[in-house]
Amino acid sequence: MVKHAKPRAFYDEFFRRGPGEKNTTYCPGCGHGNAHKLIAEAITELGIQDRTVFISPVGCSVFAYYYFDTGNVQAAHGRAPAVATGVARAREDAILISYQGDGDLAGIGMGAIMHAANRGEHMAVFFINNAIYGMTGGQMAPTTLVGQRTLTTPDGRTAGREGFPIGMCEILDKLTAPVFIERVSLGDPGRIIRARRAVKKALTNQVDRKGFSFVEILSPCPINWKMTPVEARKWLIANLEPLFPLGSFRNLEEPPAAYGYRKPVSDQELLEIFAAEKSLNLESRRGLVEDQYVKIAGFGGQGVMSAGVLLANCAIAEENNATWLPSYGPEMRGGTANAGVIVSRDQIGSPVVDHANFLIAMNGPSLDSFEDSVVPGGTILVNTSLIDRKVRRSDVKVLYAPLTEIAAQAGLTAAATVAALTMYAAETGAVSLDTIKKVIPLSIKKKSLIDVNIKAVDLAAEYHANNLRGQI
Ligand SMILES: Cc1ncc(C[n+]2csc(CCOP(=O)(O)OP(=O)(O)O)c2C)c(N)n1
Ligand code: SF4
Repeated sequence: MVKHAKPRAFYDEFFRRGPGEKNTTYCPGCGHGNAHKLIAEAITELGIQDRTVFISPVGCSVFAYYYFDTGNVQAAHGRAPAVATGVARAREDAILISYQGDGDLAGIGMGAIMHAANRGEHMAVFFINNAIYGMTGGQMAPTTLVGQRTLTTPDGRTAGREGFPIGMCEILDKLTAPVFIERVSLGDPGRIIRARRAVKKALTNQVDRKGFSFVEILSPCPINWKMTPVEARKWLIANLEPLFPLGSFRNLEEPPAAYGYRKPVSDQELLEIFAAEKSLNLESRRGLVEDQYVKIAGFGGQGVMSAGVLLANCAIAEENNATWLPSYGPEMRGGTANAGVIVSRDQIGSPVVDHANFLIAMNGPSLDSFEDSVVPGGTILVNTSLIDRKVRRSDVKVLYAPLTEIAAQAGLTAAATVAALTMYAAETGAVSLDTIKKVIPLSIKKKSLIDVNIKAVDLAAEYHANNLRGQI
């Protein structure tokens, strides 16, 4: 007797639709349901449910985490391979699935997939090619056929206007690192059985730690193709398959020779990294008086980002939590750049600093941009070496200091942001000057620059003590 049962890798109930529900959110006849089932069966058969991490994309399958009873992460549009890379590198035994639609993978995420494949990352990528943007209502996708009508090509895609459909298997097959590339179809039961084998092979490669496997699954989207489920399967066979030929593109026994084993950072190594910080004998400042929202802003090349990292490292070394979020202007040098740093005793939910309680303005455009966003009662430190105007606000404390000149006295104008950080620390007590001096040698790679930066700390602390203490 054949007993048909839902694979264990699926949840028993699909809560997305409510308690007790057993159906997915997909439209009748949608290929996502078939593809999910093939993957869930393979996970169950291979006994890898407990170590599988399913990365769901943006698109109709965004809610895959409601269906797969595995580890789950939902990634930003097109970034599933990048997220999978992170998990794969951190968890040596994890089985990584990057599940993506054609808009997600071949449109917005083209860069992410190419580089993950080229690095031979440990992951199985399932690429659901339905030749359209399903979730958003049927716009043209990179794989839309020439002549195919979509919401954004109402009279049919033309190669001259929108370019040709992109064959992902053909493109990836030009790279050295992938071990397995195959295109399959959900057009009829025979094809689904062949798709099943390819899905299982890609996951078996994961178990055997062979590297990057890619399965493109031609899949119907009856709703946006404006067909019945049966018509859609027929149309798929008649129209998609001639353009995207089925079959194996690559099936290597071993990863390419040049692709060496990549060892993830072990828990032990992480502990050692943290132990190194402890060996600095720093004073713990878990009793930090108030959470710090700091914005350090200037032009690119001024050391704004490194000062942010230095502050975050100092806070962590004193056993507080910290985040650092860089924001770059389009230019490498000379453009605007800013870093937001949050320091807290508690966990930090979002790293975004919209309203700083301490703004370090290293140049005029930074003061212009961020002066109004400082919270009332906050503080603005103005680099008077490069800013010749006064702060207009009357509800904030302002510290004026010639930061670039102080750094020049120390022997390095680029240390102006370290001077700024020193004044911030002296003013708020959020991190100690002692910590800054101890962490600088760990954060600066060029050893010849350590002494000048430490001198900048001393000169800035002296300036603060003599000129700014008590200033309103
Ligand atoms: C950064 C970003 N850009 C655009 C969107 C809108 N968006 C949501 S789903 C989608 C298309 C998904 O199409 P596809 O990857 O083919 O998956 P399908 O829905 O067909 O399964 C788009 C453009 C978004 N959510 N985020
Ligand atoms: S819109 Fe298309 S891809 Fe999305 S669930 Fe419906 S049939 Fe499937």
